[in-house]
Amino acid sequence: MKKSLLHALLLLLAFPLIAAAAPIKLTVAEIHPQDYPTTKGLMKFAELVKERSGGAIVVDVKYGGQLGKGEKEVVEQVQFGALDMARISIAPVTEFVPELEAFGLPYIWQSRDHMVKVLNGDTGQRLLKNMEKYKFYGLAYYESGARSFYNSKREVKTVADLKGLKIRVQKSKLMIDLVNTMGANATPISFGEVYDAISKGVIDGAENNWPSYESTGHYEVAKYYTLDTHTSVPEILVASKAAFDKKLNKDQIALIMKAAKDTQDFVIEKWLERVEASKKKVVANGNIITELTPEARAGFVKAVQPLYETYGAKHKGIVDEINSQK
Ligand code: BDP
Repeated sequence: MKKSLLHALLLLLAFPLIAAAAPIKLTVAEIHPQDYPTTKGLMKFAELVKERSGGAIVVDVKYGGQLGKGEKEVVEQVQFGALDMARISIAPVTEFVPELEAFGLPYIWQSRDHMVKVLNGDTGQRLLKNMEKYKFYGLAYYESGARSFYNSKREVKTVADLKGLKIRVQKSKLMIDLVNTMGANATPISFGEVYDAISKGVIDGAENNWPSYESTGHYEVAKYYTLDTHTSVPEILVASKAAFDKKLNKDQIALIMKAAKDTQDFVIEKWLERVEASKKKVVANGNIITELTPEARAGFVKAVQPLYETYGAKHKGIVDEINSQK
C-alpha cells in the first residue's frame, strides 16, 4: 500500500519533467537527395539547432521530395502553416514574395562575392525580414551556382540557337518570361517530372546548375549543355510564421535563425566540391559542354534586356542597391 502510494507520488512528480523534456519537432522539406550540398547544409543546421537548444528542438530533414515534388506547392504549405520549413529555390518563392524577383534577374550578379555581399548585407537581410509580411520567416540564403541551358536536340552556341526549343522552367512567372524572352518555349513543370519529359521527347531540355544537371540524371538524356549562366537565383531556407509562432518562443526562433545563417558557408564549401564532382561525371559521360565566346555571351546579355524594363523597373530600388555594391 505504502509502496504504491510512493510510486504514484513519484509518477506525479516526474510527469511534468517528462512533459517538459519532450523536444519540439520541426520538419524541413528538401527536394534534393541526401548527398546534395543543400541537404548536407540542412543536416548541419539540424545538428546546430539540437546542440544549441540542449536537445529541446529537433529538426527532421525530409529530403528527396518526401513532402512534395512541386516546390511551388511546398512554399504554399509553408505559408499556410502545414509545413514548418522548406529549402527551396527563390524562383518559386517569388510567386509569393514578389520583391525577391530582383535576385533572380538574369546576369544581375557580377560574381559570387558580389552576390554573397548583397545577400548577407543590408539588402539581403532586409528582404529576408520583409518576408514576415507574407507569413514567412526567411532564415538563410544558400548557394545555387548559375543556371544554364541543356537539351537533347542540338548544340546551343548563340542565343539564336535556343529558338523553338521546348525548355522546362520552374513554376515562376519570371523564369517563364526569362526563357521566352531568350527565344525558347518555356514549359513550367515540376522538377521531378523533367527526366521523363525529356526522355519521352515531351520537352527538349531544361536549365539548371551543374549539381542539379548531374544529380537528377538529366545529363543522361540531354547531352548538350551550354554554360550561358543566365541566372544565379539563390536558394532560400524559409519557415512558416504561423507554425513557428505556435510552436516556438522568440528566443527559440532567434536560435534557429542564427543556426541557419551559420550553415551558409558550409553549403558553399560543399557546393564547390559537388560542382567539381558533377563536371567530372558529365564530361566522362561524353556530353557536349559549350563555353560561350565573348560575342555569344554579349548576345545572351542583350537578349534579356527587356526584362530590365519590366521586372527591373518594378524593383528599381533593389536593383540599384545591388548594382551599387558591385
Ligand atoms: C535546383 C534547385 C531546386 C529547384 C530546381 C528546379 O536547387 O530547389 O527546384 O533547381 O529547377 O537548382 O526546380
